[in-house]
Amino acid sequence: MITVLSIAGYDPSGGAGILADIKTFAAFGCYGVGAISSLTSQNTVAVYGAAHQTPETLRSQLQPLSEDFTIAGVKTGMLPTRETIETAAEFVSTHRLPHLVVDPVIRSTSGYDLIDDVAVRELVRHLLPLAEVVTPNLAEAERLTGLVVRDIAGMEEAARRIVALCETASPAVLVKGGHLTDTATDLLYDGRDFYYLEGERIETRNTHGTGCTLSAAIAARLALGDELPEAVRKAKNYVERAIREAPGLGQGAGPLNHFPTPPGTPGSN
Ligand code: PXL
Repeated sequence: MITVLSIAGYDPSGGAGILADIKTFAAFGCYGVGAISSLTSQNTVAVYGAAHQTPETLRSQLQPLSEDFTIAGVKTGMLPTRETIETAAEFVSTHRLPHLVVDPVIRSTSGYDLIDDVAVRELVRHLLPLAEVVTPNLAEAERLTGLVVRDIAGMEEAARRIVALCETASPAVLVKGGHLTDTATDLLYDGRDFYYLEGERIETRNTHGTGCTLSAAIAARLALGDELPEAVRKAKNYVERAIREAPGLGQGAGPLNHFPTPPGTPGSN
């Protein structure tokens, strides 16, 4: 069994952050390990606060993992400060960890800012160049580029701009179009080609942690050996099934079912 690492925030309600990541890794048959960047207090309704880790406490979680496991893929989620971004970037580059997926978490679904402005600049400068793929939603693509992104053409421009922002090396960019009004198409740009990944718009309140889950699923698929477009397609299909089979918990944006019925099972759709 291969090991995949998540460096992300802790959401005690289990819908987002590191708990969602570990469940996702397990759903793909991977062994998940995790280091917490921030302890948030939240439920499905709102985020009430966050206690960020220091570089020392984050590093002290990461160091023993690198000494003991062969890490086959990495996903980063909420990295709220310049220091936590630097620590994660240093860890990934020092240990030459493969298949880094960066989810540039900037704001929670419920509208809580999870990262400050200095950290956004640090993310672009130090972490994105290490990534195989970065997975902004529309709001995150806007914050990273300063563009207004409303349609597919805007997503293409944002993806190009994000690649251009990374001076030392370029990640691929997956701009998630889930909040577009007319379609739910995601756009994957690998620096050369654009891939348009049609999605099914599912009308639901159960969307807590969809971004976390998608990026963790991509990291697992890449670690398992998929090429990027295939990894993204499989991850997207998994998230759609996880949304469709959401357990309907909580009063707000409910969590997904991280162990949905496998495709092709008789009686499933
Ligand atoms: O979905 C973004 C996100 C990521 N990570 C943590 C979160 C959230 C949103 O609430 O709490 C820990």
